[in-house]
Amino acid sequence: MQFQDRKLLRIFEKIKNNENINKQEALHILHSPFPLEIAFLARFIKLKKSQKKVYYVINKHINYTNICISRCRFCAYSKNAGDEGSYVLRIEEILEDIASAGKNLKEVHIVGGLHPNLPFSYYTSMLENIKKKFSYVQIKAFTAVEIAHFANLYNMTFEQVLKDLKAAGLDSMPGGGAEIFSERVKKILFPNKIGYKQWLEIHRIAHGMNITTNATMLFGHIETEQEIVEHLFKLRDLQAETGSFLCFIPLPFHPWNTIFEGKIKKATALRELKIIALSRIILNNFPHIKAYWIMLSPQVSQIALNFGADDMDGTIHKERITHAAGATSPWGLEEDTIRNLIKKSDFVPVKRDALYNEYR
Ligand code: V47
Ligand code: SF4
Repeated sequence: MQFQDRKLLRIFEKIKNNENINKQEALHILHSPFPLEIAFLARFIKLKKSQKKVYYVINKHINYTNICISRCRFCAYSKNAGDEGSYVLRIEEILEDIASAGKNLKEVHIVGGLHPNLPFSYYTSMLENIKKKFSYVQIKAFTAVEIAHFANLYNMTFEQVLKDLKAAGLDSMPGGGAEIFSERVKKILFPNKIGYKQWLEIHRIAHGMNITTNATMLFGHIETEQEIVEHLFKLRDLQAETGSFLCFIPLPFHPWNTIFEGKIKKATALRELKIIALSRIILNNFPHIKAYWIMLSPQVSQIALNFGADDMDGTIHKERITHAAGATSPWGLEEDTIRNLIKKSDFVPVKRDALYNEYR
């Protein structure tokens, strides 16, 4: 690669020597007008880590309730109890839904709103029943925000909550609820939710209990470039301490049906690809970067594979949170469609489970 951006060439030297880039260099990447050179850097790291493999999973999303006491201003999915359209799934409904996915299912991704008064036994018996009936399925469930909510509501420590959920069948935790690690943005967009210190603390505790987790970042709203870089550096620091993050997922904000509709435009594809690449470059200690096709679209996710992503999430059927906020992507994808998206980008599709064990 002939670099036109000399600073990117210097960053490439660091990458080849396995050195971390600093915050100034990270900001330079965001400002550089040479996206293909940035893609080259991210792709270099991706190829070193996972060669030409791109992972996907046969999975299912379960959103057990949309009733939430947090009511984040960017969320089009949540409702107050009693609102039209508010719901809580019965455990039998959840089990029927999982049964309908068939025996190829490898992962269930379970998250929901912060419900004010469901008993803790609702969550533990949900996990126990899933494990009992579907021993072939791994459970990736409950964000740090839900763990903090349970601790608060049932007067338990974070450790107790995680211990009971693990005993009931929790295999790993998703990366949601991180939003952007900024007290400034929290005050404006999600004042009722835990801040980044608690989010990081809960993931640190989970890692100490051998529960692997993911991490996310919501971008494309009112955050600054500096805040994006801070977010990624805080994650890199925690990973350097624990090593138990599996995957990072950048999430572009969808403004539709929120108070920001008409005021904020969704990030452009180029911006999304730059954030994917920046994540791959900064988070050189994360094994995987996910191109979440529900939010990026299948088309942009496919290009993201050349901007450092090595994971396409999965079949999903049926996603609710982003579709409430106007996502135009399909509700789910067939396995063959995902494999073809990967193959047509000249990568090799690899089926995985929630813990990245590989399957033929
Ligand atoms: O935490 C909410 C975000 C997250 C909007 O760990 C929105 O494998 C965009 O975390 N526009 C949930 N985003 C999704 C999530 C996730 C998804 C896929 C895989 C994994 C994983 C995690 O969605 C929330 C919040 O940050 N969100 N509203 C919106 N209007
Ligand atoms: Fe509740 Fe999560 Fe929506 Fe915030 S993003 S209002 S915590 S469901």
